Amino acid sequence: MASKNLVSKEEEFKSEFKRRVKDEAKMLYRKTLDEVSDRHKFVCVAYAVKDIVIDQWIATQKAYDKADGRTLYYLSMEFLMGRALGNMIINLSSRNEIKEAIEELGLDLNVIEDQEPDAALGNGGLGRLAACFLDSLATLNYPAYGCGIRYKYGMFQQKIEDGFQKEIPEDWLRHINPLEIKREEYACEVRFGGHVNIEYRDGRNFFVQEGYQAVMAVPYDMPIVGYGNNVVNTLRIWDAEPVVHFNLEEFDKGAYMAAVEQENLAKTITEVLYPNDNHYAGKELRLKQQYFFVSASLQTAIKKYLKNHDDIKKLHEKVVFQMNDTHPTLTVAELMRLLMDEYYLGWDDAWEVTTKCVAYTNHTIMSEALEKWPIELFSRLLPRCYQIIEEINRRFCQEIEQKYPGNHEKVAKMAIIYDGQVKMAHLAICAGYSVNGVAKLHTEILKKQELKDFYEMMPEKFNNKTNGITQRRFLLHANPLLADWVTNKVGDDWITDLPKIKGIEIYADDKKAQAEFMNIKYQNKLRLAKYIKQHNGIEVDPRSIFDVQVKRLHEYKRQLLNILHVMYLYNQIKDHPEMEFYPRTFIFGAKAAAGYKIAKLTIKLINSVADVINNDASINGKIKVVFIENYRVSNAEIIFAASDVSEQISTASKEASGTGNMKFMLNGALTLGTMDGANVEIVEEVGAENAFIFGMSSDEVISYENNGGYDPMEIFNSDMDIRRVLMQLINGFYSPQNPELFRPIYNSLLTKEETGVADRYFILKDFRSYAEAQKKVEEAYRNEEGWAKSAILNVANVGKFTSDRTIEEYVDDIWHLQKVEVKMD
Ligand code: B1N
Repeated sequence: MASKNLVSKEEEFKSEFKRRVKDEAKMLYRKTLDEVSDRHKFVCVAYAVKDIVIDQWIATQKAYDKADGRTLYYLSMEFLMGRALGNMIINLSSRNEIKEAIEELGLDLNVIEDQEPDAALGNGGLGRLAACFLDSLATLNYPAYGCGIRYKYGMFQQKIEDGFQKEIPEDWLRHINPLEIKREEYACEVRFGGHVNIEYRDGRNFFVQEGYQAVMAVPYDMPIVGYGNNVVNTLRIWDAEPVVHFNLEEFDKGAYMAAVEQENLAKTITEVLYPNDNHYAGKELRLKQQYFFVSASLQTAIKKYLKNHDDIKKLHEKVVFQMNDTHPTLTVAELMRLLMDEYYLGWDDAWEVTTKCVAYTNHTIMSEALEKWPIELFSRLLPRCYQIIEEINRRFCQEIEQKYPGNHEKVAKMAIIYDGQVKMAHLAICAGYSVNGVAKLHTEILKKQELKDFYEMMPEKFNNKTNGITQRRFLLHANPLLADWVTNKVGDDWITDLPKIKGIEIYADDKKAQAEFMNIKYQNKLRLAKYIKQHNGIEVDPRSIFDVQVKRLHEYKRQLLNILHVMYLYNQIKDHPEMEFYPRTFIFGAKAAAGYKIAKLTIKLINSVADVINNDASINGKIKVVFIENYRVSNAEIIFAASDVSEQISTASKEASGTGNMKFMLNGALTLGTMDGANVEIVEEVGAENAFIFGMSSDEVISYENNGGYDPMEIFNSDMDIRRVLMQLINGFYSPQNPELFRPIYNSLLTKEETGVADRYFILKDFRSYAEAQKKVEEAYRNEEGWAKSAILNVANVGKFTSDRTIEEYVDDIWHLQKVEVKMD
C-alpha cells in the first residue's frame, strides 16, 4: 500500500509539473508547448522549476527567521554562476520526477539547458569560488546571502577572428531571466560626492552629506538551491535606477542638469563588469560600483536585523560580512558611517561592532592587483567615508607607533593612508577580525612576505582556508557517466560528503574498473571532440592525449610556456619523423583582459601555431592544437570531463590557490604542475607518483626576485632548442605576413624592455624541467593500466577539495553559523 501511495504521489507531481510547463507556453507565448522555440521551452521549464523552488525558498526564509541565528553576508564584486537551471534540477529532491516529466513532455533536457545564457558575473577563479561557496552554504543548511552587482553586461563574449581575440558585449539579460525576482520593496538610496557638513543638535555633532548625487539600488534575488535539503538561499544582486524619474517641465536649468547627471550615474554604475583578473585598473567607476553594492547590502542587512532586534550594539551576534578580496573593503567605512550617522553610536561602540562583523579573504600576492585609490578621487567621491578612514588610519598609526616606538618606517609601510593613496588591503586587515589566504602555501607567503608586518603585529587574525569546488556542479552535473560509475561502486554519499569517494580507491588496480573508467573518459572525449568540431571546425582524435590548459590568460599562468613547448615538440617531430610520439591534442581556453596586450598576443600566437601545425599533413596528426573560443562555466563542464592532463604551470608563488586544478582532479585528469597554490596540497593528497611536478620552488623564485631576477640570455646562448623556438617568434615562421608580430613576446623573454625585468615569470628557466615532465606524461600514458590507476587515484583522493570542507572551516573558525533544518509539509 505504502509503495503504491508513493508511486501515485510521484505521478501526481509529474502531471502537475507537465501541466505547469504547458500552461507557461500558453500564458507567455499563446502557443502549445510543441509550437514554441527551444529557447521558449527553456523559459517554460524554468518557470515550472521555479514554482517548486519558490515554496522551499519561502519555507527556508521562515525557518531562518525562527531560528534567529547568525547570517553570513558574502560580499563579492563577482559571482560566476554559469547556468542555473540544470544545477537547480539536480539539487532538488524531486530531480528524478522532474527529469522524467521533461522526457514525457518529449523535451530533451540537454537542449533545454543549452538555451540558458551563462550568468557570467565574474572573471575567473575568484568569482567562481563565490558561486561554489553559495552552493555549499545552501547544501550545508547555513543562513547566507551572496551580495553583488547585477551587471547588465557580464564577462565579454570572446570571438576569435584571424586568430585574434575580439570582445563582444555579453547581453545576458536581453531576454527575460525567469530565474530571478525583482525586489522593489528593498530598494534603497546610495549617495556619491558632495560635501560633509557638521550640524550641532541635541548636544552632539551630526555629519550630514550635502550636494550629493544619489541612485536607487534595486535588488534582484536569485535562488540558490541546496542539495536535497529543501534549503533555498539567496544571491542578491543590485541594479541601479535613477532616484527621480523626472518631468521635463518641472525643472529649472540647474535641476535639469543635475537630474540628467543622476540618470547617467544610475545607467553607468551597473553597466559592465570590469574584465580584469588579478589586475587593478584604478578607475573611478569601479570605486563607484564598490561603494554602490556595499552600501546597499549593508543598509538592508542592518534593517533586516533591526526588524527583530533592537540593540544595534549586538549586530555582530547576528551578522557577519565576509569581504571577498579587497573589492568590498568599503564595508569597513560604510558600516562605521551607518552605525554612527544613522544609528547614533559613538566612535568606540561603532568600531567595536564593526571589527566584530567584518572578515577579509586575500586572493592574490600579485602587486598589480593591490587596490590603492588616490586620495583626491576617494575623498571627492566618498567624502564621509574618507573622513572615517582618516580617523581609522590616525588611530591605527598610533597603535603601530606604540608597539614599535620610533619605528617610522613601520608606520609608513603599514599605514592605511600613505603617499597620497588609500590602501584597501591595509584597511581590511586593520578592521577585519580574520584575514585568510586561500591555500596553505599562499597563506604562508602572506605571513612571511607580503603581509609580514601585519602578521607580526596581529598574528591571531591570520588563518588559512584552502579553496574548494562543488562536486555537485563539477562531477554530478558535468560528468554524469563518471558520477554514475562512482555511485555504482560506493553509493551516492559523495554528493554531500566528498571524502566518501575514497571508496573507489580499491578499484585502482582492478583491470575491469580501469577499463570502465577509461571508457568513460573516452566517451567524454568524444563529447568534447564533437563540441570542438561544431565550434572550431577542427577534427581531433579522441584517442590522443587531451592535454588541457583552461583559465584566464595571464603571464604568470604561463600559457606561453605551454605553447613554446608545443613549438619545440613540433620541431622535434619535423627533425625526426621516425621518432616515437604518442598523439597529443593541446587544448587551450582563455580570455585575456581587453587591454592586456601581451596576453592578447599570446592568444594570437597559440592560434598561429595551431594553424601551422594542424595543417601540416606531414606529421600525421601527431599534434593538434585547439583554442576553444569563449571559455566559460558551461563549456568548462564539458572540458574537465574529457581531460587527461591538467596543466597547472604557474610560476611558483604566483597562483594563490587555483581551483581549476581541483576540477580536473575530480574528473580524473593528472596534474602537470609546479609546486604552487593548491597544487602542493593536491600532490600531498594524491601522491607525487600520481602527478607530474616540475620547475622552481616558490622559495627559489622569491629569492631570485629579491636579487633582481636572472639572466635568460645564458639559456638563449647555450640551449639550441630553446634558441630555435625563440627565433621562430621573430623570423616569421608562424607569422609569415608579419614577421615582427610576436616581437613583444620575444622581448618579454629576453630583454627588460617590456616590464623592466627579463623573463619575469621564469619561463625559460623552467622550460627544460617542463619538457622533461611532459616526456614523463607521454611515457606514463603509454601504460594504459598505469594511467587508469593514477587517474582513479586522483578521483579517489579529491575529497579534501570539496567547497563543503572549505565552508565548514570558515564556519568553525570565522563565521560561527548554526545549521537550520527546513521542513516542507
Ligand atoms: O582567486 C582564486 C584563486 O584560486 C586564484 O589563484 C587567484 O588568482 C584568484 C582582481 C582577482 N585572485 N585575485 C583575483 C580577480 C578580479 C580582480 O578584479 C583580482 N582573482 C584571484 C580564488 O581564490
